[in-house]
Amino acid sequence: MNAPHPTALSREQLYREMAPHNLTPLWEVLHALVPPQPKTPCVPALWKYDEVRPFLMRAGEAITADEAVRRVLILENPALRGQSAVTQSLYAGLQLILPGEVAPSHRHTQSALRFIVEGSGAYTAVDGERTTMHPGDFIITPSWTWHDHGNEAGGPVVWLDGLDIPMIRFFDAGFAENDTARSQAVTRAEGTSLARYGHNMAPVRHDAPFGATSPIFSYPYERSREALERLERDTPVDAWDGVKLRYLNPLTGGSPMPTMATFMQRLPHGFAGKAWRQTDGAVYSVVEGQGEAVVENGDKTWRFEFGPRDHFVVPSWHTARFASEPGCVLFSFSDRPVHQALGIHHEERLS
Ligand code: GTQ
Repeated sequence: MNAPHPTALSREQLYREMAPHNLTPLWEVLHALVPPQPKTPCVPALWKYDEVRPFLMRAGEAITADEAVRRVLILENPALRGQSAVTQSLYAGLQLILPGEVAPSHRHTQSALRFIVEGSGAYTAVDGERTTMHPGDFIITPSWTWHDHGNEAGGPVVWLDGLDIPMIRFFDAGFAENDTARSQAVTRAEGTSLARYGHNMAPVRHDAPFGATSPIFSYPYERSREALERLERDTPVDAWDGVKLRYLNPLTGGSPMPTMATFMQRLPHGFAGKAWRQTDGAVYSVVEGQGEAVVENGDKTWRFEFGPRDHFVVPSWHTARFASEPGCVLFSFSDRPVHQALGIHHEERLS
């Protein structure tokens, strides 16, 4: 072996001597700090509902919703174990609430979305209004609003929780508090928010009750599905996305929450989509049907066969394409609004 070059030796000495002063040379890390293209530590992953559900039901025996406050199994990115994160910026989990249970009222800075996976008849209450859950419904808990969940139906109810927890942690900007009441008082009839804001109309003197978050906090599946079906029948299908719609804050035209965008898409029968990649990593919840997601990064390939209630994550700048023989419906969410606000959103559609 050659002797180390004298310059290298003096550099090592320089680094060693500056270290106690909390100084470090940029030139040793510059390439990693400012990569030529996004290089996420996250990996693609699939959670089959058949495998997850027994653990959820066992959790239902191991702890009450009251005791747990939120009885959730976190979907952790395999490359980020221990960090409660599905991507660097997003959190995902599956929450279970059994008949007769209440998840007590609290509020926090973090925004949350619920996407109903199994069971009907549980409710979420937000700011004095309850909304009943049905599979495929997309429900919002705006930042800093009181919310509690309850199940007055006959069977277990499971939903996907999507939160911006890692983002709020990154900014060290999280506050939380518990309510004095277990269940908040109901002050408005169910459906009031949807009647006020969900028909391409808005009250004349009632703007933005939740600030930057949509005033509609429940988007029923019935309506999203009907729109997708009509578009599949009457319009050309996109070669990358099938038929894909984004959920709106009707007061702004932007995403329903400032930190998270949500989407619902239909891949028609026999769909074999083209590949794309984008900087916003996304979490998918399969609503109906079957399909395949092929995700590639460098020389690695992941192939996910998915069916109803399965979940998977496509990380930032991974190439993905979807196919479906019988046709399927996919819900997804990502941190796209933040990329857009920062002017750094990037997307490529490959042919
Ligand atoms: O339902 O309020 O999955 O506060 C994680 C944190 C759910 C909730 C989660 C939460 C909630």
